[in-house]
Amino acid sequence: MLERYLTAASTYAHWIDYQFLLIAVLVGFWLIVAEGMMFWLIFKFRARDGRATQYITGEETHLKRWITIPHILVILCDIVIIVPAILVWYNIKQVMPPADETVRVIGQQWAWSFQQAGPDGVMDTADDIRTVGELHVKVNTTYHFELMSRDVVHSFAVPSFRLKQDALPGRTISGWFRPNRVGSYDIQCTQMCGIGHGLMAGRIIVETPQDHAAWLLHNSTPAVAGQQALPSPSTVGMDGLATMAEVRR
Ligand SMILES: [Cu+2]
Repeated sequence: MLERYLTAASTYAHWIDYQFLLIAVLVGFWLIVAEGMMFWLIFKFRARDGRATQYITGEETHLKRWITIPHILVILCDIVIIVPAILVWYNIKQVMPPADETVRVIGQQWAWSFQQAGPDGVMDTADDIRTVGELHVKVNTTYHFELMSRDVVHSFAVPSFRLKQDALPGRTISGWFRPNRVGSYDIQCTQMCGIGHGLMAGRIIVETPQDHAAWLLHNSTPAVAGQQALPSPSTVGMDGLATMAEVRR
């Protein structure tokens, strides 16, 4: 249902959407019942000439039922919400499916930078690709991410994946996603991280295997050096990133 308003581009996006819908329907139902009852009572017992005000303590059993029965029903609704919520949390945050690829995601004031293996498929080798503000991934591929921060607390968020994870300085936090729809999607920082927080946006580009292989080949360090070509604006090293941050300050 939410997909009509926000694209769902990862395998677990619909689990989150279902959870939101369940909460909205149950809470919405009780909101309408409670507000309807309140306004009906206000109207029914409004001030009228010649009618004395009743003093009701609510201690009688037939009056207490107005509290206890809805109370039990609301607790049952809580259980209906909590059980799938625990399952969704467990399947997204506690369990990591085997990785096809791994990417490193680094937050700093005020940009996201990424590191991923080049055509050799091995991280931390000479052909690694480092990008700023732009992450290229392959569709229908399970990615593990290693999330870190260079300075303050940031939060790596890809709304179309329904993915959000805080990045803490001094820690490497692991997570996963599996994009299942080709396209270009927003990356945001969703943790207030300083005056440039609102500018800390990026893009995640989900490509077909052919397009991704071509991109890897074109942007891996030896290929770029071999062609004597300048890196694209989004493809700079860590030194470049630090320089950019300096300039922004
Ligand atoms: Cu931020």
